[in-house]
Amino acid sequence: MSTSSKLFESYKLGPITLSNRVVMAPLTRNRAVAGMVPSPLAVDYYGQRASAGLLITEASQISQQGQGYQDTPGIYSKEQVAGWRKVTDRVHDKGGRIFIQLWHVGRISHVDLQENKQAPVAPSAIRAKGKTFVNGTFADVSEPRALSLEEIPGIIEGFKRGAANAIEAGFDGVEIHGANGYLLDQFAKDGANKRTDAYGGSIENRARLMLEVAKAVSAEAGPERTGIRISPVTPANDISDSNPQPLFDHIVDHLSALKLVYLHVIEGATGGPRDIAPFDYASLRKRFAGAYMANNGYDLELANKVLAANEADLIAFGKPFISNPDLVERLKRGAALTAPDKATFYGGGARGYTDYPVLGDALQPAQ
Ligand code: 8OZ
Repeated sequence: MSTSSKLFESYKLGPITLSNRVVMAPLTRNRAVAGMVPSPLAVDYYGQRASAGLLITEASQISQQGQGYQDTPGIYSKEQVAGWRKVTDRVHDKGGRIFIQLWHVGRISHVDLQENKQAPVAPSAIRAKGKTFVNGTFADVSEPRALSLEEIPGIIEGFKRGAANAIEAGFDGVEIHGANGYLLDQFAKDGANKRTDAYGGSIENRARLMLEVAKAVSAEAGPERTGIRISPVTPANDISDSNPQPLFDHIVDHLSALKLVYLHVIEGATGGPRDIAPFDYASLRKRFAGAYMANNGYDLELANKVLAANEADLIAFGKPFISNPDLVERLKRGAALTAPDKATFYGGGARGYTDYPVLGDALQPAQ
């Protein structure tokens, strides 16, 4: 029944063609090896999932300062680029397409992850109520310090360098992480940004850093290879904004003018209720000229409905991809999905990472 659905039709995303409209959402898995190099296991992990129309990697920090959790991979050193090259080669060998997500966590970090145990950076010196995973356990995030105006060009430069490294590593493109209460979202939203300079106060000022990063990254990778992820109303990582609709209408108008290839929108609370707060996503869809990628809690039925109504072009699935490497085939056939094991989401080795079965295997749940 579902084999004729639009979800399984190919889609032209800038210069590349996706074999279907199923996207693997970015998923943090905390398995990087020494030097925050992607694990050799990541080559198998992403390769196993290459039948997705597009894979988006786990969030990958653009600098050590941008890291907020233990063992997340980076995209700032030669060794990291070499590690990612093995991933992109495997995915391409299998006919897949892959973007890397470029990340700076801002205040969602811990001094033990920072150079010389310095304070993490943020728009303002306001500590988030939240935890990070560090030293093998969950710990409160550290008190941040406000970035000086003079440091901001360095942040933009870091994203630009990340984009250049990503292209060198063979990625088809990059996704800017503008969501989930990390640095760019912290600047955009007035719950975290109390600055009084050109990066604080008005909507235009708070949106400035995200838009400057988008401009710099798209100048490096090409706008046709640059996407961005936003989460207008998520409460993730203690983020909030008093009036998100005009803020994100403004941001998306400007992202559209930059001709970014896609807008990836987490609708509602990340990994939680879709209806947590009123928000007009159709307004973003209308304002953005490129592809609209919808995310959060989608199943086959909702994906079909939204695609048929032309409310989105691409649908990103997160958790189902952890435990179903052949998710596309299973959705096509209406086959049952394997449930993911939460205990192996973050950290560890092959178990719960590269050992989930595909249809036709002797079906054994990963434990
Ligand atoms: C789960 C655990 C740690 C980080 C996000 C990068 O929410 C993340 C993340 C998710 O965007």
